[in-house]
Order: sequence, then C-alpha cells, then structure tokens
Amino acid sequence: MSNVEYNDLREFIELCRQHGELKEINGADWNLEVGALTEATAELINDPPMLLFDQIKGYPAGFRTLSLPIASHKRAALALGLSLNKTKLENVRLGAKKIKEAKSIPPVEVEYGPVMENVLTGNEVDLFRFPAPIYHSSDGGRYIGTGDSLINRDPVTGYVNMGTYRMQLHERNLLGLWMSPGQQARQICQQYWDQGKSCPVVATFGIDPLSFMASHTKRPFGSSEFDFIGGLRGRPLEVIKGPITGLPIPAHAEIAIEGEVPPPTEESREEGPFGEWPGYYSGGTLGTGELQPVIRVKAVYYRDNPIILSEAPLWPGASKRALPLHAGLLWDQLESAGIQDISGVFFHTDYMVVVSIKQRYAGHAKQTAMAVLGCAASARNGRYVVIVDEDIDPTNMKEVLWAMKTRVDPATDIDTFDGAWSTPLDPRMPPEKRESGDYTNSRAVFYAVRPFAWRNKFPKSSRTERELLEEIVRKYQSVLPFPNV
Ligand SMILES: Cc1cc2nc3c(=O)[nH]c(=O)nc-3n(C[C@H](O)[C@H](O)[C@H](O)COP(=O)(O)O)c2cc1C
Ligand SMILES: [Mn+2]
Repeated sequence: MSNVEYNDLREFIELCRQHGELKEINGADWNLEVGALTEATAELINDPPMLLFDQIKGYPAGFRTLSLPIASHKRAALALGLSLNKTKLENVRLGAKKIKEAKSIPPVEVEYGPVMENVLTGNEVDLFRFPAPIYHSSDGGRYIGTGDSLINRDPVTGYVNMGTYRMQLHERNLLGLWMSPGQQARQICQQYWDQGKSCPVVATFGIDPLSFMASHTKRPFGSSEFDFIGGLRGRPLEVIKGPITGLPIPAHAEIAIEGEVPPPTEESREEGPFGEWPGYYSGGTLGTGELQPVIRVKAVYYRDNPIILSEAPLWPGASKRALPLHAGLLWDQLESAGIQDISGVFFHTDYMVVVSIKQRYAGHAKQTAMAVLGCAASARNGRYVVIVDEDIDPTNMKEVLWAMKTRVDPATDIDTFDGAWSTPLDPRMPPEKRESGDYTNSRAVFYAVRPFAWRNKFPKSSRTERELLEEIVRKYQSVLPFPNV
C-alpha cells in the first residue's frame, strides 16, 4: 500500500524538482536572509515552493539548507505517498486510512550508510561547519536544529523515542535544547538525571520528510516512531548502531550527532530567545525562566554536501506546514476512542482543531470534542476545538468561520475547560502563572453544528451547489480570472 517513492531527503528533493516544486537560491546569508526569504515565500505565495539554499555566505558550495519541505499540498502528498490529484481533505482521509492499516515495521540495522561519509570525533567536532541560520532578528543565536530529531532510550522499558526539539548552536561541540514540560524526550532524560546520570542521545539534522513528520506528531508514550515510519513506508528504516551511544542513527540522514545531555544541575545554559510558531519570541523568562539542558556533542557524522532540514517556526499567517499526517493521526485516535462517522479532521496550527462529523445522536458533537481534548495527537498546546457538520470542509477556513458564525449560539454552544496541558510558549500565559510552573491553559469548544434535536428545521444553505459553481467557472474561465477547478 505504500507509494513512498523516496528513501531519503535527497531523493525527495529530486522528486519535488521533477514536479516543479523546488526553487534553488544561491548566495543568501545565513544571518536573517535565509529566514526572511523562507517567511516571505510562505506568507506571500500560495502553495509555496520548497527552497534549497546553496553557496550560503561564508560557506563552501554544497553545504546547504532546505526550507518549506512540506509546505504545499502536493509535497505533503508526495511525502506521504498519497495521490496528487485529490483534495486536501481527501488526502487527510487517505492518510488516516494508511495510518490505521500500516503494520509496525521495526528498523533494520546496517553496517554502513551515507551519513558516515564524513566523521568528526573528539577535538575535530565543529558544528560551525554547517550554515545554521539565525531566523528572526531577536533570536538569541544560530539554530542548527529546527527540522531535526532527537533520539533517546527509556532506561526502564527500552522504548527508543524520536521527537523534534529546537537546538541552538552554543559552541562547536555544545548544543542548547528546549524540551517543553511533559514531552516524552524530556521524561526520558529526567529518568537519567534523577540518578545523577547523563542521558545518551543521537540527533539528526536532515532526515526524509516522512520520518520528520513522524518525529513531530504525538503518539502515546512507548509506541515507537521508528516502527511507525517503517509501516508507513512499507519497508524498514535503515539505521546504524551509534558507535558511542548504541542508539539507532538513521543511515541516510544528512547530518547526525551522538552525545549526552547532562543533568541541568551539572551543566545548563541560557537558551533563546527564539521566534516560535505562535508568532512570538520564547525562551528565558518567556520559557520556564530556568537555564536549559545542553547536548555535549561527542561525534558528528555527515554526508558529502550535507543539507540541513530547516523547519523554522513562522508566525501563523506564514505557517504552511501541511498537516495530513498530524490530522490523519488524530482521525485514527478519535476512531479508536469510539467516535463514529467522522468526515474530516484538520489543524489550523495546534491552536485550532476542526473535526467534522455526520451527527448520529444528541450528544455526538460533545463526545467528539471531549475526545479531541484527550487524544495524544491533540491534548497538548491547544486553544480552540471546533466541531462542524459534514457539509463543512475542516481544511477550508472560510467554511469553518461560516459555521462558527451561523451555527453557534454563544450562550449555549461554547464550553470552556481550564487546566489543560500547554507550554510556556503560550503568549497568553500570565507571567505569575508561568513563574509558578503551572503550564496549563484553557480550551474553548465551539459546537458549530446544527442542533441535533431540530436539525431538520435548520434553514437550508443558500450556497450555490458545487457542481453548478464548477460548471459556471469552467464556462466563464476565459472571461474572468478563475483558478482551475
Ligand atoms: C518544527 C518543530 C519544532 C519543534 N520544536 C520543539 C521544541 O523545541 N520543544 C518541544 O518541546 N517540542 C517541539 N516540537 C513539538 C514536538 O516535536 C512534538 O510535540 C513531538 O510529538 C514530541 O515527540 P515526543 O513526545 O515523542 O518526544 C516541535 C515541533 C515541530 C514541528
Ligand atoms: Mn514519542
């Protein structure tokens, strides 16, 4: 069932080139230019191209960065091996089906992989060899880790976790790490720290887009991201046993490191500020207010002409990370929780989750919202949950807002819940609350559905039928500048 046609980031870039989805830019400066060009492209161009930066100022040709890997609908579909001529919503549905049907395929260990083409150990370790950008003007430093993966192993169960965590380039062999409270990678580090030990880690800075998506979407603690990636690919991920840590290193990664995260009481650093996905700076007093963990880097591995995968956070108006895997995962988790007749799921950043259902009984909409608040894929970082009827496409903000404006009676159709899992990144978290360590926020649920009891008396929609609209658009396309439908 897998149509994942690539094996690594380079092959994915080639695939995107063949589909006209790639723009190459030479000569940009890692200091703000790469970041600003990425943001401008994402903010101003619909379905923006992927950007491959080469000949970066002060760096040898071939040492590249890649932005907006999955920012267009087409690239997201290519990354997941889905059809290119389906709508966004149909691909979310197909993604959910793929997740449900995927077997768990563990990685295979290989002796050698291209990531080992260049090896730096001991005093040779120098992460300034790579053109890590400063993305936003008040960022506290260069960030090599944005589209990265941190890999560590639970000492009790042996679960090998993979998660995306921003990494600041402090020194040639020292990285800063921001792991928000409650995150699985942090829970694992904490177990080592509680025993006064350092946590061994691997990190990658350039893996294929499917592995990257799996790395930043939340599955229950203990369910292996590696096995999930293998299942979605339909073939195992090849890994090399890290010579220092024994942890798996994706063999086709562009850049990888091995190292350890000492207990913060032993070594920690100021981290950030860093422009984050809500569109505000975070870190320092806008984080937990504490010094943050570091990775002591013991070895660096990289391919010839390495590519840093960059997924710098952009304010929500520019954030175009297409989310079929994230939405598909929530769809699957909701069905596992027993929610019937889901017709669509979508995230408009983590702050707004929209689920469409064909209502079967009174209370169905509320049951769906409760499940959204609790599922692994959506429990953290939320703000609004919107439940809509099946005639509303959750990926289409015009339709979602229409439902919120016309099917919600504010006095009766909005619930709020306090004390939900949030992060210190939340710009609306009051300073005293952040300082007290209570990293929770409230959630609002909008039941933007026709009230079940009198749904048949609800006025009929006057919106032009899709078939008629499409026919008219085709007929008058030469007269008016309609897009292709
Ligand atoms: C580009 C990107 C950067 C991220 N950076 C961080 C981060 O710095 N700290 C953090 O706690 N979560 C970050 N996340 C979210 C986590 O990757 C996500 O919650 C993931 O599920 C964590 O996996 P784990 O709980 O299995 O370790 C980021 C997500 C993305 C997409
Ligand atoms: Mn995990």
